[in-house]
Amino acid sequence: MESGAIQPTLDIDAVRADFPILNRPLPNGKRLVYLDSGASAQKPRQVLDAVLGCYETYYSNVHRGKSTLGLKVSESLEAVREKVRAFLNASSSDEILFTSGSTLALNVVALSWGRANVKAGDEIVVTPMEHHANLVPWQLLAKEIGARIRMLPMTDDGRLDLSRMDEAITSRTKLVAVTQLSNVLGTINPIKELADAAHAVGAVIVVDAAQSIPHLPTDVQELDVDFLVFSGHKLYAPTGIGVLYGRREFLEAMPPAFGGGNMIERVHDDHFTPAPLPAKFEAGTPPIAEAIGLGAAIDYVADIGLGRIAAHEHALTVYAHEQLKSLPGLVIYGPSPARKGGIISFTVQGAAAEDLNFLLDRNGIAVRHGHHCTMPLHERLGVPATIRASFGVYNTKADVDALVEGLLAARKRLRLT
Ligand code: 7TS
Repeated sequence: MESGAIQPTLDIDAVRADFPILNRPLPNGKRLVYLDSGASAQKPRQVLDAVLGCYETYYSNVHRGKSTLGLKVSESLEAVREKVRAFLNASSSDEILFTSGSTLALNVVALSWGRANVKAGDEIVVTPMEHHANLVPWQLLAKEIGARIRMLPMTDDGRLDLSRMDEAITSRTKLVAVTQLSNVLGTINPIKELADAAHAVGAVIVVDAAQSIPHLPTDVQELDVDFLVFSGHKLYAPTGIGVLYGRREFLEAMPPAFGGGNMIERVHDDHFTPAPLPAKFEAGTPPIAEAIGLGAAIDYVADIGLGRIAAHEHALTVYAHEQLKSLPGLVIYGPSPARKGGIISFTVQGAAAEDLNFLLDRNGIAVRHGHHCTMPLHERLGVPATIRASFGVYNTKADVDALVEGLLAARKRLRLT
């Protein structure tokens, strides 16, 4: 991403007007300064209307029978699948599976592809910056199978050390599981290079796009990835809906991860034949209205333009780095703004992250503190907890200024000199 001024073409007032929650005071009367989109993004009116519109005008269950509503809602759900296909540039909508989120999607790959393909002695390569959702499912699989987890080396400023990639990715590697954008460091990882390295040793690559999807255009064919997951709720869509992209040849060969309605073609007393893709991996009633909301969210970001959103957030990240660096005792973790997305994790010497979070929250400033589900990373950083500010399309320089003022006020309150 290029550094530079916020593009005038992003009409920030119009964007902010789309998000009802940003335009009402908090219960304590303060203005909400929402700097926690990395945990979950707020929802624009367009998404809320789409969800409500589904429930109010055409809601029914999907893929069951031929009622007027059933057909309409099934068509609408399949239209969202096609929208996701286009958003990721997948070659077929059969490669787009609806799940409840990134976590479930990663577990599906581990349970289904992993159990069928990983053998005792094989290695699963991850990075030290993975969210637990892209680490624990592989640990469960490794334990069950007798496989081994290996970590890619990382530089001191929180980037993968590509010069040492072949220390970890070897002929024993079966799978490389990597995040596209770290939820703590903001690091943007070189997915294409990692995909090439994985494929060169006959391994597959699974990409956790939970953090990158709202910020970076994602083309699964250009990146040449085998699996990619994301959660709707970080992309301004409702909770409970997520996506697993899988290369068709893998999905065709994999057994279903879960059994139940919709995922079968025929069921007999003691066996079944699975349904064709994508139903094979969608047991049970899917999150229907949530998926409709995801479709509206994709339209929303596409209308603004992901490139424009990325440029806006990048300018904010540069500005926030400049402002925060001037605060005494403040340490920012991760690479320079030129190499990262809109996530800034930091500590303040002499102040517990929890206390800072509490004091900021009292002033209406929503950030997150803790290990952010990345305990191995925090062990490497040598701190038990960080404070994280993460940006969305609706954030402004005024939000950054409020964070800085909030931190200065917290310093005073904590009597830090
Ligand atoms: N992967 C990454 C990189 C994430 O940041 C998260 C959630 C997940 C996977 C899991 O997503 P879920 O929707 O299935 O829960 N990250 C965060 C976070 O950083 N703060 O709260 C949730």
